[in-house]
Amino acid sequence: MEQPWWKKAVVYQIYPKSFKDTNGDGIGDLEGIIEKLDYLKKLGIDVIWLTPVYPSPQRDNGYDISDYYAIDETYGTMEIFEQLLIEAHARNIKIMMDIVVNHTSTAHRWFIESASSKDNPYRDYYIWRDPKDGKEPNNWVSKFGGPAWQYDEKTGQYYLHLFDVTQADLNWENEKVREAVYTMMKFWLEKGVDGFRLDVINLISKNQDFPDDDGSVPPGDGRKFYTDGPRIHEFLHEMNEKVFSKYNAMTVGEMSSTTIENSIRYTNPASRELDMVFQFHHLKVDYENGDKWTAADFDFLALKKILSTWQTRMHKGGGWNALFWCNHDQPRIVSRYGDDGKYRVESAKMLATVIHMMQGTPYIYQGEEIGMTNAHFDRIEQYRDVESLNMYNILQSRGKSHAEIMEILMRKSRDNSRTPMQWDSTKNSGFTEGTPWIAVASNYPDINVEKALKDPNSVFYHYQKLIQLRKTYDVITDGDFQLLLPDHPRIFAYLRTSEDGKLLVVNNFYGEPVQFELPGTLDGVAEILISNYPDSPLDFHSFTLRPYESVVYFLT
Ligand code: TEU
Ligand code: CA
Repeated sequence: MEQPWWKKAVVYQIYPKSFKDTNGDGIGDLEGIIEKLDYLKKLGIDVIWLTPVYPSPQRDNGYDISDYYAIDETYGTMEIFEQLLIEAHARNIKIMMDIVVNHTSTAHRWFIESASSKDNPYRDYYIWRDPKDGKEPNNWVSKFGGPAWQYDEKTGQYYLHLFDVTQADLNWENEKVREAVYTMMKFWLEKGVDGFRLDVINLISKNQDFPDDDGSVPPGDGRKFYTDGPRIHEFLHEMNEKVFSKYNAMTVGEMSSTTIENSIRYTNPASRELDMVFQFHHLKVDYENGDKWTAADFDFLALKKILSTWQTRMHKGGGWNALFWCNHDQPRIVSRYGDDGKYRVESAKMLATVIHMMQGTPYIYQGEEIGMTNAHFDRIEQYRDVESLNMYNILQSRGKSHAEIMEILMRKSRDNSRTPMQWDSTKNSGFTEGTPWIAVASNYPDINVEKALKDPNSVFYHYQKLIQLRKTYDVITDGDFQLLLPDHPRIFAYLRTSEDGKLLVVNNFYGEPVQFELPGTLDGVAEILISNYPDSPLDFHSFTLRPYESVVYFLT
């Protein structure tokens, strides 16, 4: 059977707000994306995932949508969006829209109607419940802190919001809601978009008893009653049947706290639900007891175990992974699991290789391809994210000092990845001629696209090569996965095997030299496909890896 095209594709995520501003208002826009398409073509990506550009009060940077059928005027117009589609397609680049249908903004017309009275026809579009003993209907906690319910004086009931108080959860039990969503998705597909990234899509089906969380399973915030919820597979299958299958759309589901079993089912073609999933377990190895808001170091052995388990089990179960280190919700990977100082270039390349040689569809988040780092903000006034600002207050009320909180935010804030794209060394990194909506990271004179393009050894060309390798070597797409040296505290090594040959991928995850000894035997003629040092040894059986050294051998 012919493989779906997206199995060899690489996706590039654009956060428009921080990508490129063309009219000097300090906010990136669609014209800015059009301007940079040739740059993306040079990198070699196949698809752009555009985070939300719909009209929105921007409480959560567009994940609070107030109109699904238009473009926010800050970003442009529908005509410019259509122009972007034409220009991207002319370069053989596809466009995926970000679809947020777990919730809408409370400024959405549906919610305004819904909140207006208990017998409004839209009342049942959202999740309204009576108070319990004069308080919230249950003890679920919002992902951004505080209770997940908001009381409405006018109608005397609470509405559910798993995220910000201005992001009200839609009621997916209501068939009218589902039909309205499918109609909206078809509108964008008719316009010519090529697929969707579906925001927190595994949270849409809630346990209709809305039970209290007894805290027996951490973090005890209620998620066990709506994560991969009771009717989730039914809803996704319906969505596929009514929408995706009719347009051959590419789909990736953002799956919050999901399991492998569910992810296999979401993505195995036989279930006809989604093409691939984002899971986040490998990005929680620097949490402490499930708590993101700590300054803990990452657990390397756990990281290897999680990634290899997802590789082997999704492969065996016929599912498909989306591969990624970075997105607009995650700190920059080079600052997180690498070294953003002395070995920034080596470690950024090593991390890229680790992910790109795995099975799945890789996603690159803007700036990752030049090794952009965390923001290193040291004043609370520099932060913009609603989650960071809420957490500042919550952590303070838990007794943490200002200095401790700033240290945690410096590591964990989502704003670390939301600073403007670093294009060149002119003022504001070439992002805007006005005042950027969020400060540019101060290292932009050293780390920027212009410099990267001039340096043949830059992180950029490493990503470019990884993308080309995926197109050339079938083993990257098809091979099975075997983790080597699972208990080695410094080396991440694995073997990919298919009929076409074997890939041996050896990485030093740390800044000191370490001895690699190949376990067992491996025969064949070796060729080095990519490395982050100019002179890695051809003999892979036993050698010393230098700081963050990363080598990929192809054996036939
Ligand atoms: O994120 C879902 C989500 O739960 C997280 O990644 C979240 O940001 C993190 O757990 C907080 O610690 C998606 C979007 O990617 C994110 O930007 C939105 O804020 C969120 O949904 C709500 O739409
Ligand atoms: Ca602008």
